Amino acid sequence: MTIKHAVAGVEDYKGPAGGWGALKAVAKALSHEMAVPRDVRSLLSMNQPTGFDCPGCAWPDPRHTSSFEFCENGAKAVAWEATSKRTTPEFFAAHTVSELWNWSDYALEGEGRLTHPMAYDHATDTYQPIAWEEAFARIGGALQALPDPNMAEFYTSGRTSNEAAFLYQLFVREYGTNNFPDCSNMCHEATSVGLPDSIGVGKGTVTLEDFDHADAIFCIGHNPGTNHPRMLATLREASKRGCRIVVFNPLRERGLERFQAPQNPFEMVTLGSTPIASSYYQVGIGGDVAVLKGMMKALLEMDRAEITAGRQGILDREFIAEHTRGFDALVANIDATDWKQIERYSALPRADIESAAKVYAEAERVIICYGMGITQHRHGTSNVNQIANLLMMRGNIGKEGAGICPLRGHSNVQGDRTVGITEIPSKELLDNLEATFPIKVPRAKGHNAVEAIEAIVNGHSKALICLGGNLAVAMSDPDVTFPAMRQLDLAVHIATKLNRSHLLIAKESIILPCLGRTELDIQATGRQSVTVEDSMAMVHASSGGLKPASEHLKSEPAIVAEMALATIPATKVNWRELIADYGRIRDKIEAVFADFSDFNKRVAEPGGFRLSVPASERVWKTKSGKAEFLVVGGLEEDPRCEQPGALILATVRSHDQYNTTIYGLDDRYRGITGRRDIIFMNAADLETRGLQHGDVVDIETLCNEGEEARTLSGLTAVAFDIAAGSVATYYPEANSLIAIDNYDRRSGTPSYKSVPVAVKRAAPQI
Ligand SMILES: Nc1nc2c(c(=O)[nH]1)N[C@H]1C(S)=C(S)[C@@H](COP(=O)(O)OP(=O)(O)OC[C@H]3O[C@@H](n4cnc5c(=O)[nH]c(N)nc54)[C@H](O)[C@@H]3O)O[C@H]1N2
Ligand SMILES: Nc1nc2c(c(=O)[nH]1)N[C@H]1C(S)=C(S)[C@@H](COP(=O)(O)OP(=O)(O)OC[C@H]3O[C@@H](n4cnc5c(=O)[nH]c(N)nc54)[C@H](O)[C@@H]3O)O[C@H]1N2
Ligand SMILES: [Mo]
Repeated sequence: MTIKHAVAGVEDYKGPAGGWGALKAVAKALSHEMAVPRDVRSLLSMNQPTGFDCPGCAWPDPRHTSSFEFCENGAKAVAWEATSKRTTPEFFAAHTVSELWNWSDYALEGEGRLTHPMAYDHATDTYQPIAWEEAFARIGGALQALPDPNMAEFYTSGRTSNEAAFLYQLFVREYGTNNFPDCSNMCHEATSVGLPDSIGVGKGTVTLEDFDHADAIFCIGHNPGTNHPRMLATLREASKRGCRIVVFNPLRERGLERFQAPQNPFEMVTLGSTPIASSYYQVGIGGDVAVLKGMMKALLEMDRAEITAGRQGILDREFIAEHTRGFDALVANIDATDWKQIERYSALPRADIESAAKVYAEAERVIICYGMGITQHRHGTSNVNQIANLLMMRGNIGKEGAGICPLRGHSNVQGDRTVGITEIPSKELLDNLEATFPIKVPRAKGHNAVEAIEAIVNGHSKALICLGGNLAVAMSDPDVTFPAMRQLDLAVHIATKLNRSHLLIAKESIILPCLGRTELDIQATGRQSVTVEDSMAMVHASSGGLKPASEHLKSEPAIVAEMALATIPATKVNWRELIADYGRIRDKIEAVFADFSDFNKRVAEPGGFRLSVPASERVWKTKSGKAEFLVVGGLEEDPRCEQPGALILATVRSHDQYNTTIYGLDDRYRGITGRRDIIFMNAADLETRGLQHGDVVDIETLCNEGEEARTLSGLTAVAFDIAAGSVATYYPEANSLIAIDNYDRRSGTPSYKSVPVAVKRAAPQI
């Protein structure tokens, strides 16, 4: 047994998720960021029918919400945006880019909101203020100068509204390329690619109301206590009414175990809390294909036993016959899969998988939720197909209380896709664009995020425009990505805060500061609102009320329109008219996408409206017109590393971060305070390496196909309740361990959750 002794900043967390700790953290974030108490009131209009959409996550709000809906991490996201701190021209004048490069990501964004458009000056190594017109002229000039529009990359991060994203794809396609790398390529692309093959639509099939009717909810590879905190209220309600909640996660995540609802006075005063998971299985990292196949195998065995005993089987044979194809091939594949191998790859005993299958079989209605623990693997897309297979075996798609629920990341990442941000546009989309606007659009496939970086690396692409985000830091392999970005002719960042991507200086580097969700957006016809789509295909309006952080900010739609005017002098689109009234942009969205009929009218309803998800109605938009059981070969999500001592590393988010934005250095529910230089390890794995809780270690990559080992040094090993053989550390610090070509071949999603590594006592510092 490893004895746990005191390690600075590391302590067991025994409380529930939520509760007073959450309220304390909110108070701290607000007092730190907001000088004006009046701004705190902005929180009260978050996720209300007439307020703004929370920029924190894509979990939906209860329909016709009238109660106060907010959460700790939503409050942090708002405080971070509505901060009273400013990154001014004086700040840039006082700090060279070389100096800022040595600042932490936390410190860079911590300076507060950007206030002026800035352009990099090579002579002084500083960003200098630039007039908006001049900035647009330079961007337009540089884009026009490229011999081929396909030499430019247009990145989108998922906070961008439907209106801004729609105009952006229109601009870029009129300019002449489908190069749309976007944050979804690093996130739920496995869903966008895998689900259409299975059920004919790349979106989840459930609504929030379905959670009130489910008999069992499976949570696979996501951490809602931190990343979708409002989901805990839904899980709490489900748990209270006796719904079974089954978790598969290598780490014991506090939010999936116990929750104290900050909105429930009784739980708060009595320090009571509600258990969440009824069973918690610590699957090994990369073991989900094995678990899912194991559950299907157990179901088939149960079904055969029932039939042999003369009873009805447990499969939904009617659904399978009427709605699906490929079941026999799936059965043959599962029958040929051996329990020993399933146990080996999942790191779980057969009995555990059988118990989970029993819960699944006993439930009339089942929802399976999943996140990055499923998608960010070499075979992430196959993982998604397996989840669909399992649900389809008992008809758990397209009925009340049942379905598939991918937990989207950014608050509008799903909407951006819906309105045309995609490197593989359908013929229908392109035809409709040409029918709606007098323009010709390119037909060739464009670049996803990994392909965009590769094109920049090999010198093919020379310009990068980023509508939000922090692409260089979010992407794997900074050793490749950073130098490549420095070879660009043009880098443009439309942003709210300064980040490291902005410091990777190109020949011409420009930062354009934009309004955030919380702020008033006034255009020629008056106050504007935008729209967003949540994880459950609900579209609703978002309208900020705060005074903008600076009088020099422009809205994202306005910036896109001005870039278009400067880049395409003979443009056939009336950009100024569209910008004057965002309702006109929505009319155009409606003209291009049939699903948005009566857009302006329907989005004015409190709570908005739901886009059609045909699979929810058991309409299958696959080639065959049926839902497809898809056979997934083998049990490996990721190539195995058989080297002795190999562990598998996943990179995860702490409780105090939003992707590359680090709000603070605590990870409260995992017991970490004031630091991020941590690797979570199983006590037995520490012991076999002669290591102790608190030892400083180095991580070295293994089995990386002919390449030299990559090393990340000086992490403190923490004995944690994590599956043996699995280790975890924080994103983005560990991105240097992930090779750029280590990604899912079907979806292009980097394998952020599966790096074979060795962990060794740190080499002595010389
Ligand atoms: N506060 C806050 N909210 C956020 C974000 C944020 O950074 N901060 N990010 C937003 C974005 S863009 C996204 S995509 C979502 C991300 O939300 P999540 O999907 O919850 O993201 P991760 O933190 O990456 O955590 C994934 C979970 O998967 C588990 N895991 C790792 N490997 C495996 C595996 O092989 N199998 C299984 N079954 N589990 C595994 C980890 O232990 C962890 O609990 O959250 C969104 N919301
Ligand atoms: N190792 C590892 N890497 C990962 C992941 C992982 O789990 N592990 N997760 C991946 C995932 S799921 C994702 S989604 C990506 C995230 O990748 P990105 O979406 O590119 O990154 P963010 O950190 O969300 O972007 C933060 C920046 O967005 C800007 N910003 C914030 N709000 C706004 C706004 O309203 N408008 C504009 N224009 N800009 C704004 C700010 O300048 C801020 O610095 O990272 C991926 N990378
Ligand atoms: Mo994400």
